[in-house]
Amino acid sequence: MSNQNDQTEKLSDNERLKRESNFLRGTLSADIENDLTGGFRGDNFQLIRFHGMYQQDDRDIRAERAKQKLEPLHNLMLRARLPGGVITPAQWLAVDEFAEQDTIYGSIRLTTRQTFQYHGILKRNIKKAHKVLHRVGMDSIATAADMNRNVLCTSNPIESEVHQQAFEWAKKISEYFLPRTNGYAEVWLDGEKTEAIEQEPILSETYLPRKFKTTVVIPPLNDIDVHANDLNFVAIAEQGKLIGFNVLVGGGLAMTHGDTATFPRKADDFGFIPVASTMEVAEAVITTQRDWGNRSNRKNAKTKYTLERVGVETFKQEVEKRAGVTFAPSKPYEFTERGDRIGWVEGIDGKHHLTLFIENGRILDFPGKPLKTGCCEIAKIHQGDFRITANQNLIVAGVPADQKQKIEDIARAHGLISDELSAQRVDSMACVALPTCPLAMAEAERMLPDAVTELEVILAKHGIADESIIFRVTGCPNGCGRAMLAEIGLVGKGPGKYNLHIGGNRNGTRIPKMYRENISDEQIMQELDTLIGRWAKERNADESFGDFVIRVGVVAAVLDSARDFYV
Ligand code: SRM
Ligand code: SF4
Repeated sequence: MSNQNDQTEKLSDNERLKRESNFLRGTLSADIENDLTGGFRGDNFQLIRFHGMYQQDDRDIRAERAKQKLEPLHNLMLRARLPGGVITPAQWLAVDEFAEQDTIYGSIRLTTRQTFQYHGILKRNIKKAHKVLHRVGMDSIATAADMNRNVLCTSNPIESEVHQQAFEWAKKISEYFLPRTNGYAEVWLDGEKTEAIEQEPILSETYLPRKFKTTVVIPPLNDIDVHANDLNFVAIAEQGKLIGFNVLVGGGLAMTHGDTATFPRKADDFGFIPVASTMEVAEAVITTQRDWGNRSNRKNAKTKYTLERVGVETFKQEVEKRAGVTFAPSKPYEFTERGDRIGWVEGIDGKHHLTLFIENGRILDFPGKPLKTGCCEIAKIHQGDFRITANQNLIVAGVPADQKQKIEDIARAHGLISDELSAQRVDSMACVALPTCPLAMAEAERMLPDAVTELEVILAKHGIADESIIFRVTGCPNGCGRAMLAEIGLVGKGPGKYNLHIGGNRNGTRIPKMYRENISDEQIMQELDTLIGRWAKERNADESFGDFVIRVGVVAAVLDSARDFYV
């Protein structure tokens, strides 16, 4: 088979849709004005995704509305573009005000890709949402659909200088690979209609075959989970200065139940490049995937499947040819941790950074815990910026010493700091799932807090209450909560039912294997009680849960998931 996308196979309907969209405009402007339905029709349902929105409805009330012969309560989820998760206090206040006044749920939801989502915007308010973001220098372009998504960057600015450079690269990459069409401005910001014939020199008029995800990471912290991403730049620094990147290509976590042609996969190491070659290499990887990715079968369209089909070496050589570079052997580096450092740390520039733990990334005024008000109160006096982490937490970054106490007092008063927070809760994460996600098969965000409490009880019962296991839940096999890089990962199978995976590691470089299929919450906790009991008694010094279950043979290690994930 040719490396190029085989044009003899029937292209997926999304390819037609993109080609016919007039550079992502479709008939969106007319549809916004149509108040007969709260939703978008035909191709527009998909096209809004290229502009960072998804049409949703509240699944908790779907059946009841159908009984009353009402259409689902259509509304929009909007995902902002925020390279490296950096957001200023002024931006935060504008974001907060819109959530409060113009969304059904009133929340700001921090995501696993360092940005935030609004849930529940009615169609009549959607232009206002874009205008608010635009006014404060933000947008939602390319945060969904077949685009280079929000570019991640290690969050904590503790290594101030390297972090600043890495962040600049994340921003530059995000901006360079944005679509060039003026469609976003025309449709959502009432921008002037352009008469010029448009072109998409990098992405092409049919954009990418599938979503594409990029990161810039600073070892030893793998907080952004490189192996979930198509393209990763691992920062290599010498004497505190960035000298280049090791490039990792082809990670991704999604699969489909019952389809063994789909699987989570780690990224491959292509080698080292000097800083000056970064954009050329990024462009070469993206355009190779653009040209070689499968445009017929969307389930096999991501870079990870292109690499499996054409071979890693062939893909790498094509990147070298297109970029005009030769990869040098990778420079040594190690990932030693992944979670966020909750609490205060001091950066090498003497500034202080406070990481707030936000359970499930959901910022709302809960009874007795007014998190949303607390964040606003901090934003009103904060002189630095905020950073959203890829673990759905929030960093108040760049605080001068004399502001520390004031900010901590506000955070404590609003339930943003708790001395009772366990290591297990910090190491746990879930995707959104019900009620807003149309693809959810089981609960995730709403079941996580109680599941963690049960795990805490199990750990305490076995005398290891202060220890933790990386525990993640996703409501379906798409893997948004990155359960496929956890030591214990639950993957939704049906209401109250999950596949239980174990054997990932703490630094996020091993995919966990399925241990039990389609079991209930109660059965999961029984299984974990037994396994954690064994771990507490039989482990070697400093041996993590994920390493233990592999060493004693409870599951085999996944080494090459295309070949051993399902066997
Ligand atoms: Fe995701 C689709 C939420 C990170 C893999 N994801 C969705 C949708 C939009 C459902 C849909 O298509 O209608 C979910 C919206 C739920 C809701 O109500 O908000 C959704 N994904 C999320 C978020 C909000 C989860 C969270 O709790 O934070 C994350 C938003 C990230 C962002 O800001 O851009 C999110 N999604 C991820 C990740 C993790 C990551 O990137 O680090 C993955 C796995 C990594 C990967 O891509 O392999 C992920 N989401 C998917 C997939 C499967 C893609 C595939 O390769 O097949 C889908 C479905 C699809 O694209 O067809 C999906
Ligand atoms: Fe929805 Fe599935 Fe993603 Fe969870 S993993 S947010 S259920 S698509």
